[in-house]
Amino acid sequence: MFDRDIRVTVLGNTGVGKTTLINRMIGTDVKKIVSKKTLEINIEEKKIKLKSSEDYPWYSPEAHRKYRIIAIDNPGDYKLRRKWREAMRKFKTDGMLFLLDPDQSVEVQRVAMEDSYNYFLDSLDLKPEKADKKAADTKYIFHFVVNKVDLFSSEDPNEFKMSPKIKEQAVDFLAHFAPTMDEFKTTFPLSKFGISYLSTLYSPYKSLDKLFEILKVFLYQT
Ligand SMILES: Nc1nc2c(ncn2[C@@H]2O[C@H](COP(=O)(O)OP(=O)(O)OP(=O)(O)O)[C@@H](O)[C@H]2O)c(=O)[nH]1
Ligand SMILES: [Mg+2]
Repeated sequence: MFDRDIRVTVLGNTGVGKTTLINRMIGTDVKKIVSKKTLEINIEEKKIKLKSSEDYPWYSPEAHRKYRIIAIDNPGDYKLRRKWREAMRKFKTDGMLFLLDPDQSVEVQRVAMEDSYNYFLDSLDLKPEKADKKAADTKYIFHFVVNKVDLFSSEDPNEFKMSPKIKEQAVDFLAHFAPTMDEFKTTFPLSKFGISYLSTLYSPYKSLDKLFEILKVFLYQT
C-alpha cells in the first residue's frame, strides 16, 4: 500500500542504449545478450526498493516503500520515429528520459531531441506557454542521460569507474547540445530539466538506483 509509480517514456536515437537501460532496470544481464533494434513500443516494469529507503527510520513509510518503474521502450530508428508521438499520446507517463550517446553524430541526436520536444508539445499542449505550465503543474520529467560514458575511459571498461575526468568529458559532450537546451529552457521556463551521466553496460547498479532516486525526489518530494 506504500508503493508508488514512476512512469517514463524512454527516447533517443537508435543505438543510444534505451533497451539496454531498461534491461538493466529489470535485472537482465546485458553483457550476455545480443541487442537488437527495437521495432515496436515495449513496456517493461519492475518494483524497486530504492537504496535511499535505508536512510529512513523504520516508522517512516519511505523505509518500506517500493517504486514501480514503468518504462516505455521506443524504437529510435528515424523511420519509426512517428511511434514516439503514439507513445506520448497513448501512454500517460510522468515524462521522458532522453538518452544520448557520445559515440554518435551530434547532429542526428540533436534532431531526435528536437523531435522529442515537438512530440512533448504535441502531447501536452501545442501552445508552448500552456504546455510549460502543464508540465510544471504535473511535474513532468524531462531528463537527459548521457550514456556510454565508459567510451571516454581508456581503461578496462569492466573496471570502469566514473572518474572526475570522465564526468568532465561527458559534460563537454553535452555542451554540443547547449543551443537546443537553451531553446528548451527559454520555451519552457517553468519546467525543470535533469541530467545524468551513465554507462548502462558498465555502471554499477547504484548509478541506476541514483537515476530513479532523482526521478522519485522530483515527482514526490519537491
Ligand atoms: N560501450 C557501451 N555500449 C553500450 C552501452 N549501452 C548500450 N551499449 C551498446 O549499444 C548498442 C545499442 O544498444 P540498445 O540498447 O539496443 O540501443 P537502443 O537505444 O535500444 O536502440 P534502438 O532500439 O535501435 O532504438 C548495443 O550493442 C549495446 O550493447 C554503454 O553504456 N556502453
Ligand atoms: Mg531498443
